[in-house]
Amino acid sequence: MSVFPTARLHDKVVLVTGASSGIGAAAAKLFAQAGANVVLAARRAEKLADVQAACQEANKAGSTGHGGHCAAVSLDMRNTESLDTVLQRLPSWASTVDVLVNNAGLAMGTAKVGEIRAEDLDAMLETNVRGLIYMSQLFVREFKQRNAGHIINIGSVAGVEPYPGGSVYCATKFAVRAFTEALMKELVGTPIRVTNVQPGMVETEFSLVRYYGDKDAADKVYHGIEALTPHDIAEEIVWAASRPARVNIAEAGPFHVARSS
Ligand code: NDP
Ligand code: 8X3
Repeated sequence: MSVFPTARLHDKVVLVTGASSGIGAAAAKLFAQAGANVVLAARRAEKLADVQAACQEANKAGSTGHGGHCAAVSLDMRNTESLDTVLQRLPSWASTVDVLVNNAGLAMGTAKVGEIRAEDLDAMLETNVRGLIYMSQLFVREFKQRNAGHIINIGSVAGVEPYPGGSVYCATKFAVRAFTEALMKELVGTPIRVTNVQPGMVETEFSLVRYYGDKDAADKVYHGIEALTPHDIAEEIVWAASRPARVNIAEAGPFHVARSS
């Protein structure tokens, strides 16, 4: 048997938030390659269309003969109406979601406490915490009715090791860890699985967003290190989702950058 059997994902439906970029896009492609059907959710429609095409290619390249459905849905994690209507807006083949990857998230700025912009505080709390909890609630209700399902939340090493200039972002990822662990404990004894994947530094649009579009500042973050890649984390996500039904991976990571470049 392969060490990384993905046959368990064949024809499953996986919804990935924050699928327009970085870790979410990489995870969606790997799920598609493994023979799953994927729903891509985020705000930027053009980016989602590119990832959708890449997922279709990945599914063909995987040659499993399974999956192949891929759709994009508009989702704003900060907008209650957008969250409330997401289930109704899924295509018919995705009416039963098997795996939710709660990946959408961001850091805004590196300001110290006392200097943090109110709008950055709101963006991080509403996206990383409120939105993730809201999505989890929607899908836990569904999963409880079906007695099946898997929620994979994307935490961070920042949810384990807080650092100066990251107070709010780290606090949101500590919240993700606490929420995910409590939810997992609530669901012990059921077939519903809950996982917290906690990446270290991954080269994505994350730093570009954090530094308000300043590419030089974003690039400096990755100078002198060989950052993790989105695909590295996608492998952890797909690995957790493809364990036998009796196995619940509670936490994957935290992952640290292993070497300097
Ligand atoms: P990216 O910036 O590349 O991707 C972030 C994704 O989140 C985008 O698809 C973006 O889509 C989406 N997103 C942001 N805000 C919203 C919103 N309001 N509604 C819907 N979608 C939203 O960063 P990463 O891939 O690195 O980040 C993915 C996750 O991984 C985040 O939760 C991040 O905290 C976490 N993480 C990242 C690490 C890193 O070093 N990169 C390390 C540890 C964890 P759009 O803008 O189109 O809406
Ligand atoms: C992102 C990782 O270390 O930049 O969650 O906060 S870090």
